Amino acid sequence: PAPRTVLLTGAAGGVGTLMRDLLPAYGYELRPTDLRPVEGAPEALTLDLATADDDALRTALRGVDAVVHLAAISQEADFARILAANIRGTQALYEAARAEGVRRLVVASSHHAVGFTPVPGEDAPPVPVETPHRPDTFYGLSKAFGEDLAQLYWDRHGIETVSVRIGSCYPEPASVRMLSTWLSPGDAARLFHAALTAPHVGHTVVYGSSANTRLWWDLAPTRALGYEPRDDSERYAAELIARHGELDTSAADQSRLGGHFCTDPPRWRP
Ligand code: 15L
Repeated sequence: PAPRTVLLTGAAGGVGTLMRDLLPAYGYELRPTDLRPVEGAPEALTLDLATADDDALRTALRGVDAVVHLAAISQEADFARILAANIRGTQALYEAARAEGVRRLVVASSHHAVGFTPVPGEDAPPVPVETPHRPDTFYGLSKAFGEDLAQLYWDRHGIETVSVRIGSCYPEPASVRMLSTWLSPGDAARLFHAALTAPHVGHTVVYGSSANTRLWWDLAPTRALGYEPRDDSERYAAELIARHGELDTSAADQSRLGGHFCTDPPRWRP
């Protein structure tokens, strides 16, 4: 049966806020959680996955049919923070899911797990899901870890996960690079719904983008889940390119899937 009650972690974040609006239309009853208060959702559980004790985590997961796990530091940060929030937090979530008998997670991975992969040339095939991990940051490394963690919990415990390597999920693409990586909010909801309901996913890794004309990676495995994207960033192309110029794939900060994540100096907290 299709999952009904879904724990949504990171409910106060960028994608989480969009999904709180859009997922209920698919019939889900969301249980929002975040380490910050969730605006407009006084019922949301305040929970820091990295530091919560086992009881609090198990209580959060008790009775849910599935989890959409979006909680994370979503950009580069110093390793200690990434380790706590993304790595330890995700492992703690899986452990509580295992203890409570939750059978399916849909987890926000990121294309930054493979961010150092070169942007494919014009006639080259799109980057496949099976391309080796090439994280561009500690952030991307934590997403690569998340994919391995999902595989471990499938192989050892039979807990299913769809790891979604999200491109750039915003109301509109904000740069020329995002013409390739954009995932519209509507398509994100369609994709999470497909990932929650597709039968027998084991551990499946897919890319999460709209049907962009300038797409860099292979959406076939995503479509195989039943995902039918409706958006294409191309309608924003003329304006973005007029403003910023075409992508220069000979530039170090534009030649890889991860774009500027590959070259940005670390913005670590002192
Ligand atoms: C990501 O993984 C980040 O979480 C998000 O903030 C965006 O920057 C996105 O990638 C991107 O590369 O556009």
